[in-house]
Amino acid sequence: MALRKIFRAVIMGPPGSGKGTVSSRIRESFGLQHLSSGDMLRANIEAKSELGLLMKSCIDQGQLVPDDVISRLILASLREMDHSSWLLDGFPRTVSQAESLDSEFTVDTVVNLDVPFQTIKERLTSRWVHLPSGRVYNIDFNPPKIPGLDDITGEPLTQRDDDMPETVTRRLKAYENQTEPVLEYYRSKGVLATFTGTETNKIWPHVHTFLSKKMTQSRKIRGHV
Ligand code: G5P
Ligand code: MG
Repeated sequence: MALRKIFRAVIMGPPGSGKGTVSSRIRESFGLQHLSSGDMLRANIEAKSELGLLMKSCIDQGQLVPDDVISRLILASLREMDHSSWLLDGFPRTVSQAESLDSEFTVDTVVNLDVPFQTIKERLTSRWVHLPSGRVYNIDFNPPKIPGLDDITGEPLTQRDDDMPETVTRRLKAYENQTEPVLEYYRSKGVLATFTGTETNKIWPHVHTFLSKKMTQSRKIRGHV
């Protein structure tokens, strides 16, 4: 579906719930630009930028990076994407970040992936990523065509330093304490849509139907049917 009006969405869910996987499908189906806070931070680490080096220890320990740092980074990117439809993945992750976003942009909808923690732990230990693009693979679920290599570029895949089991446990704790309140924040604004399940392929058709309707409504409300 080609977008004719600006549509702005956020995808939320615990670490490993499939935000990156579902975001790729949303980008392909609806043409939204995908902005992942984790991918941006990892690109900074890879480039050995001052910010990346400062943030690396937070990320490796499974802690959130400071609100002001990530909000500045994301809002600057969103300002550059003026007049685009976008999908934010991994931001906002605290109520303070959600308030910063709200102060400049209106979010049309928030897709929340509700996946049990036990399912997540199993997935992350078999995840492989292509760092430059953020493409995500999984040995069981969506393996690369050639083991260890990215399907598109043929470049080597790596495992994330924060996918070690004890770090995953800390990331899930951070999610419960700091990110779950953001769900309530968006629920109270009437924009939260929750999709529960253990398999992305079963969740995805519901997300697709929901977003198709939402975008049609959004065009009607703005008088562009
Ligand atoms: P990130 O990078 O935002 P997380 O922890 O929120 O990291 P993550 O780990 O990237 O989320 P995801 O995107 O939700 O997970 O999930 P995914 O990559 O699509 O899927 C996980 C795995 O499961 C993949 O291997 C995929 O192929 C597989 N999979 C998907 N569906 C299925 C299925 O149905 N079945 C099976 N078997 N497998 C499946 O953030 C990283 C760190 O950056 C910092 C924090 O330190 C954070 O911990 N950070 C921030 N700090 C503060 N504020 C922010 N806003 C921050 N953003 C990032
Ligand atoms: Mg991700």
